[in-house]
Amino acid sequence: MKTKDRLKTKEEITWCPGCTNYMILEAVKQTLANMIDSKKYKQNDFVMTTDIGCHAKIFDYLNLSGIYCLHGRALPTGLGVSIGNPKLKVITFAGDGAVYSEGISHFNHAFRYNSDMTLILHDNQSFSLTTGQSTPTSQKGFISKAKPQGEENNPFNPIKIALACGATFIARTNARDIPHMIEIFTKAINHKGFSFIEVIQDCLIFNQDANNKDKFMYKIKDNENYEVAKELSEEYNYNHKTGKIPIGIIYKKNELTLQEKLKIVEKNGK
Ligand SMILES: Cc1ncc(C[n+]2csc(CCOP(=O)(O)OP(=O)(O)O)c2C)c(N)n1
Repeated sequence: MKTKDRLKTKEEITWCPGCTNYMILEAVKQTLANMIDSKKYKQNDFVMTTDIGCHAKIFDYLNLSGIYCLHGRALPTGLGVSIGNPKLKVITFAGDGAVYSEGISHFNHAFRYNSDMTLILHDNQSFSLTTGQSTPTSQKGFISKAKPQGEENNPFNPIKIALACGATFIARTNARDIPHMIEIFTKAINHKGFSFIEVIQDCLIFNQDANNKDKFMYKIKDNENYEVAKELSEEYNYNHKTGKIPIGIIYKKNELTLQEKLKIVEKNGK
C-alpha cells in the first residue's frame, strides 16, 4: 500500500463538494507521505490537534493520532503535546474564527514560546461551520445573517501580529495550489520552532465576496530579512482584493525552542 493511502481513513467526507479543504487534506497527506518515505519519520511520529469548524473535520479523514479539541484551544493543546513528548511532530489545524477570535491569546503567546510544532490555519474569512458569521479577517462591509447591516470593523492582519509577537516562521500559501502547499508545509514541519502557515482558502458557501484572490497572489523567495517581512506583511490588508498578496515564506529566523529553553532551565536548577 502506498504511504499516502495509509494516511487515509474510511470515514465518509462531509465537506461541501468542491470545498478547498479537500485540497488542503491532499497536500497534507502528500507532505507527510514524502517525509515518511524519506525514512526520516514514521507515521507515528506525527500527531495532530484540531480545532472545531469545517476545517477540523480533517481529524476524521487523516489517519494520525491526535486530539479533537475545544473551539479555540487546538493550539495550546498541541503545545502541551509538544512539551510532553518533544520527539513528536505536532501539527495543529485551526480556522481563522477559532484562532483569531476565541483563541487569539494562545496565538500571540505561541510565537513567544516558540515550541517545536506547526500551525496550519485555514483562513476562509468566515466562521463557516456556524453558517458564516464574520471573523477578525473578514473584510469591512461583509454582510452576513448575524450582521445584515455589514461588518462595521476593519479586519486585523495576522501576519503583522505574528511578526510583532516574535515569530520564527511565518508563511502564507494558497489552498488551490497543492504543489505550493506541499513545499511550504514541508519547510514548516522541518523548521525548528513554531511554524505558522496561513492557508488562504475560499469558502464556496459563506463570504463568497472574499473568494477568487488567486490573481492577486504572487510567489516570493524564502525571506529572512525582518524589514522585508514588515513590507510583505503590509501588502495585503484582508479588506480588499486589489494589489498584491505575497505567498511563500514571509519570515524565518532561528531561535531557541521552548523545549531547548526548558532544558536549560532544568539544568541550571539542578
Ligand atoms: C467554546 C465554543 N465557542 C463557540 C463554538 C461554536 N462554533 C463551533 S464551530 C465555529 C466556527 C468555526 O469557524 P472557523 O474556526 O473559522 O472554522 P471554519 O468552520 O470556517 O473552518 C463556532 C463559532 C463552540 N463549538 N465552542
